[in-house]
Amino acid sequence: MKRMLSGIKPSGQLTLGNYIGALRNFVKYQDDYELFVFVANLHCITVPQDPAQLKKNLKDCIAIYLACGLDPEKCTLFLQSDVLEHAQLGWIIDCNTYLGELNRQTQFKDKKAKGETNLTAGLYTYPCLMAADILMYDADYVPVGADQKQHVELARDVAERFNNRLGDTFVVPEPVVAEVGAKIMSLSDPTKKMSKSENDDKGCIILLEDIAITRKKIMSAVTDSLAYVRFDPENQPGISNLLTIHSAISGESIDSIVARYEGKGYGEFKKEVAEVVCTEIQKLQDEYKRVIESGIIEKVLEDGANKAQRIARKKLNKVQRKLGLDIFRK
Ligand code: AQP
Repeated sequence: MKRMLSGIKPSGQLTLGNYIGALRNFVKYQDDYELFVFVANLHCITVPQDPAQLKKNLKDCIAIYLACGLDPEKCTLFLQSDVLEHAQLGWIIDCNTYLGELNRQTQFKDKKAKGETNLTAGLYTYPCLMAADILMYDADYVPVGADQKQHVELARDVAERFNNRLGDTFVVPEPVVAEVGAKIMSLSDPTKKMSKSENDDKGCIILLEDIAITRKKIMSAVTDSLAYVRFDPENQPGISNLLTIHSAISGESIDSIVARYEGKGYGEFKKEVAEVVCTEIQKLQDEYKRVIESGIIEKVLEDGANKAQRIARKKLNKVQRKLGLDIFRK
């Protein structure tokens, strides 16, 4: 069975973008791949976090994994910092990545371009930690949203370089980008990605928020004055985003939704999108509540960390041997 790995960074509360672009797909993959899904808590602290809020976000993240249907019997679920090897391999990857490669990574570039100050070294080098997360487990495939593809490409380059220099060590991973929903846009500015840490209250649907708020956000989503439902991301980014959201959740093709709305107004269309989204999120929230009440999270994380750590330890030993870091271990 091929191996697949992915993670989410709960630097805020998880969004509909995380759900459509990542979570839902993980659940499908668990039957066909040996799947590892982690809570990327070390990545969260690349920007300042309130400790109490972070703790809650981490617990919610793992509860949402379980609520979406990730089954600890079928996949390995763990908290990144429980497997200490991630940080150590991350450092090794840091030392095998060129500044030019990091300078091309868009997240740091974007934040810098926006004039944000006090950017941390961690934010600059986190793609190396992400490469370590991936290469540690010999992942064949890494499902990602469109904007994260670049990071998997960095992991590939580092793996190939290391393998060429020191012999076969890492599996070279492939990114997997979903056909529909790889980039869900903000409802208030559909030219921007829906992001959890953008302070975009109206544009971002939080998975655990009150359903009435979700409905209101969709009903007030920014559209255009053209007044026909059509998939045209360039000229009608708002309507196209709503079509993508609908189609990703309902499974109905965009063409078929468009055909049903021929000659009808945006109000009716938005109502249907809201219904599709709210029904799905309500199911998720009911399951989330059940997971929290069941008290299983601690045991799931303990088992997951034990399993992940066995693999990580072995890989790190191999890497350190290749680099000449160990004196007595053969
Ligand atoms: N809007 C989105 N559309 C599609 N996929 C998305 N993902 C996130 N937002 C969208 C996908 O979810 C997975 C986990 O992402 P992440 O939360 O770890 O990191 P991110 O992409 O940086 O998410 P945010 O919300 O934009 O975080 P901040 O604001 O903290 O930088 C990934 O596969 C991601 O593509």
